[in-house]
Amino acid sequence: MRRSVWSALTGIVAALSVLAVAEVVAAFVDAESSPLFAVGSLVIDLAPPGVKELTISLFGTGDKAALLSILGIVVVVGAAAAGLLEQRRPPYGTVVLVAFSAIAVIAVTTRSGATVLSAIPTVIGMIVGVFVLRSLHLRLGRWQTREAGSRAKVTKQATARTGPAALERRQFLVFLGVAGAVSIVAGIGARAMNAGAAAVSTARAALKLPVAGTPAPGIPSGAELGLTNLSPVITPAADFYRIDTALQVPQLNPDTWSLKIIGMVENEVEISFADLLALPLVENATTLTCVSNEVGGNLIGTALWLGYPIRDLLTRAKPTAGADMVLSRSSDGFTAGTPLEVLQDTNRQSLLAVGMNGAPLPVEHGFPVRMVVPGLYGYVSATKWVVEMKVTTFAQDMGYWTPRGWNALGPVKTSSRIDTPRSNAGLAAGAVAIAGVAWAQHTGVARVEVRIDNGAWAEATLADAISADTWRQWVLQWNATAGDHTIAVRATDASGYTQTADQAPPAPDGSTGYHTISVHVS
Ligand SMILES: Nc1nc2c(c(=O)[nH]1)N[C@H]1C(S)=C(S)[C@@H](COP(=O)(O)O)O[C@H]1N2
Ligand SMILES: [Mo]
Repeated sequence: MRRSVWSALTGIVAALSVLAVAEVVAAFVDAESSPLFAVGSLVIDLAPPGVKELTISLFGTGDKAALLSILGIVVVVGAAAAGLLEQRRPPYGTVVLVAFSAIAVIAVTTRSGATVLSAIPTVIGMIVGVFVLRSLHLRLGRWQTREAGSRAKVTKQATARTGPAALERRQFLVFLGVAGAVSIVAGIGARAMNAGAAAVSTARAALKLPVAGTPAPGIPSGAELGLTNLSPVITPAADFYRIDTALQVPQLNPDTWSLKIIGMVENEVEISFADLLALPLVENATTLTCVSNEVGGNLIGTALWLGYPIRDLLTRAKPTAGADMVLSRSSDGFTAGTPLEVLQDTNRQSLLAVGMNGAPLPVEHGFPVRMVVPGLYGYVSATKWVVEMKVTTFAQDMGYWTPRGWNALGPVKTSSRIDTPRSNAGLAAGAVAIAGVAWAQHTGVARVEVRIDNGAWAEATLADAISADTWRQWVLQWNATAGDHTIAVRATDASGYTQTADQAPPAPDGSTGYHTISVHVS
């Protein structure tokens, strides 16, 4: 192989050893200070405002795998370049390796919840990485000089590769192979250990939630139409959309979790998980929606949330005059700015939730505690893994997405979706049930209408409402005739407002327009 290939490999093995040593040391120091994930989170936080919009929702689950893969490629390419540079212009390869590691150190130490100790794994990783890179180049250099020398001297000899050159070659290859293999095995092992050490799935499984003192109003049997392909009125947790900026799902131990209410309050309040469970809990069915939901999109779901009214906690804390916002913060640094009056509204079940559909919150949906606020998009209200609520003002503070171009206030827009038939479906002529969901959280859905082609709007049959905080299923029986047709839907809410036909993208405050599908009937 050519020398440049070997040089590139030295860089890659050195980078692998940085990451592996950091993982191993992290197991002893701070299981959550993995440099690769920290850099990924830094990339997410520094992403320019347009990015989330462009990729529809960068922070959906699949996009995170993509981000980590891209990051992996960047590391490999950067490491190979460092290896080449170390051969051609030493010590600049080492400089590149140190610079990359320095970025990782910044990332791990600026992570929410990081301490000075969090830098240790990456710093030790970097020192070992530099040692590996320099040692490999020393051996590679020796091998190559010997080989050049022996070739010149022994051109007539058949055994050109015997003698010192072969020895140096073997020493280089053994070092390269061992360092690479040990890094891969130890790195993967330590990563798995660190993830396991942090995991709270056992604590979650052992948890028994109290029953609600105030149970949910009950789900009327007529709320569920039970049609094929129609979204069930209560979304199973496993099917519930997930959106967040967390590259690694935060693992919070309920035994050490606490929530602080600070800022513009007369009494600062701190509450533990046990304190919270001992309070009279209420259950409320609430539909949660993401502002990134496109017209017809699936970033919406309804669940039965069990929790304690945030309003009652605020009563204890006693907000002072002039406060108009609560900035809630998650353990991983995400923040949401929610209007104080919404959280204090005696007519609205804004919950500090511990349960979802009769079970503890799934870890990816905010275990052990999250916020759920009827009527507001998730980015301004639904903080998962919540650990702090700061009573403040909109003039003084901003939630995570506000400086990234999203509206500071995020009331949910009245909207509707066709679930069945599917877009571009081929249908047989005759009776077809057109059905879907419509929502206007905290206002309530009053009417849903469907239009076939350019016909008149026909009123759909509404399923019973659970409450104004939840979506409603609807259905319209259609006698489908052969040909291509378009089907559109629009909802009117209890305030009398009918959805606008004007199409708007999700940014900055939620999409608008009628969900319209095409079907082919034969
Ligand atoms: N800690 C944290 N909480 C968060 C977010 C986040 O990025 N981090 N995203 C919010 C957004 S944008 C939405 S739409 C909801 C989604 O909640 P879900 O994932 O349980 O559906 O969570 C909100 N809470
Ligand atoms: Mo969202």
